[in-house]
Amino acid sequence: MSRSIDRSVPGGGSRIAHCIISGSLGKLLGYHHKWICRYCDLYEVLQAAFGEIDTEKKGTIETGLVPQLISKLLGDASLKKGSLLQLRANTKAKNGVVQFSEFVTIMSETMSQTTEWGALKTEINGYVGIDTIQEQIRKKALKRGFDYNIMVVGASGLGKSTLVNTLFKAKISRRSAEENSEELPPPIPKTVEVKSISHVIEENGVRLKLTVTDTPGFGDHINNENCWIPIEEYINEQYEKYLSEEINISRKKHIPDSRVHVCLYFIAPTGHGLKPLDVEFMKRLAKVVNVVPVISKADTLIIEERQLFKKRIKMALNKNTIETYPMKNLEEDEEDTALNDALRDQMPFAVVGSDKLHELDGREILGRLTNWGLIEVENPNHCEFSNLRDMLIRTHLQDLKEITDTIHYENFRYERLQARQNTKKCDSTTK
Ligand SMILES: Nc1nc2c(ncn2[C@@H]2O[C@H](COP(=O)(O)OP(=O)(O)OP(=O)(O)O)[C@@H](O)[C@H]2O)c(=O)[nH]1
Ligand SMILES: [Mg+2]
Repeated sequence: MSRSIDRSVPGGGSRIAHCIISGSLGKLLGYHHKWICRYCDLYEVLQAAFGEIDTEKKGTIETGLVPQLISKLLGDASLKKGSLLQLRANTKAKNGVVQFSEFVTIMSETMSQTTEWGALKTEINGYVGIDTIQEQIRKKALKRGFDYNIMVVGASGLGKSTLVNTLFKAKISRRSAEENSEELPPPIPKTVEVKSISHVIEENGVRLKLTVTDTPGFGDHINNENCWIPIEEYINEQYEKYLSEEINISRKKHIPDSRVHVCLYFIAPTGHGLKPLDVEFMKRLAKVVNVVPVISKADTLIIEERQLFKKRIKMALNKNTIETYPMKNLEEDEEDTALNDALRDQMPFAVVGSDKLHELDGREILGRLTNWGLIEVENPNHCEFSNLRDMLIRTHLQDLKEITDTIHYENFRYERLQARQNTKKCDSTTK
């Protein structure tokens, strides 16, 4: 049901800048139904769009054209709900046609149930303050801080623990406790179990609770079968924890997020290609988490070897249909696609890790000192560590979190809840 407001003085009284009001604001104003203000631009936009189809000025359009018209206004995504729109139009139609007032009601109902706004925009006559939303969100988010969870996976001794320290310029991975020699810094011990360490790091007032999950390197054993199981289990346990909080009757205001947002998969710099174990591992991981493959210890490869190795890895990933991050079919617009295409071109990043600082021209530089010179970790001419860090922190952190939430966790949630429902059904039929 719709209600048109016919005010005798246009713009008089409490003129409302936006047009379609439903729910709380409608109720606040005493209108319990969705309504459209006649003096707003949106009304004119709808009229113009309607008029484009109603060329003979009959005041009606065929019911079958309604979904198409709505998708023109709200964007193509709304067409996916074409049958719903059609149903809505059919209930309002008389003799197979829809009048303009009915079309307005259909639009109003559609807009109240969609998050796709297309190009719809109503001009406002003065400053309202919508542009402060961004600042409000920023303040709230700053107070709460951000969670970010990274996992490193790969064969033994590939520099996983070292790279974690390099990424955050901090001693995030544990160092051996027993060694305390003054001259030699204690080495990073061999990782023997899946272990998460959380740190709060702060930069310019922005706090990040970073959790790094270090995993034991595999490949040391003669039989490496099923070595992915503890890692898969860890990832699923985090989803399970989140789900049980989410479906709790009295749930927390902010659910602690320990879900793995990105998994760095370390490839040994052999130059040959992916090993069968790498293929099997990544195949499984890519189904449950964002996987970013990296070529470790890239200082052991010359430039030509590096390029050829990358090519081989990409071919193997393609051949085995392993979809690593960023996934092509999840991009939202052309800007995303262009940015990610450039990334995909450079990936897998060939990285060098070190948490040791060296002095060079009066500056302190992270690097690996060899007999023939210093390999600078953050120098793009030496390795692609900075590209990896830019992606993980400066450009794609939020996207990695969103994909974890909307794709990987959602899949897990769907399967779990579906399985629970099926067991309930089975139980009730056997009773
Ligand atoms: N040449 C070279 N050596 C590296 C690099 N990164 C780490 N290393 C060295 O490789 C050795 C193993 O490093 P870790 O970081 O402990 O490797 P890991 O993958 O965590 O090892 P596990 O915990 O046993 O699986 C150390 O001696 C590091 O100094 C690198 O980029 N290049
Ligand atoms: Mg380690």
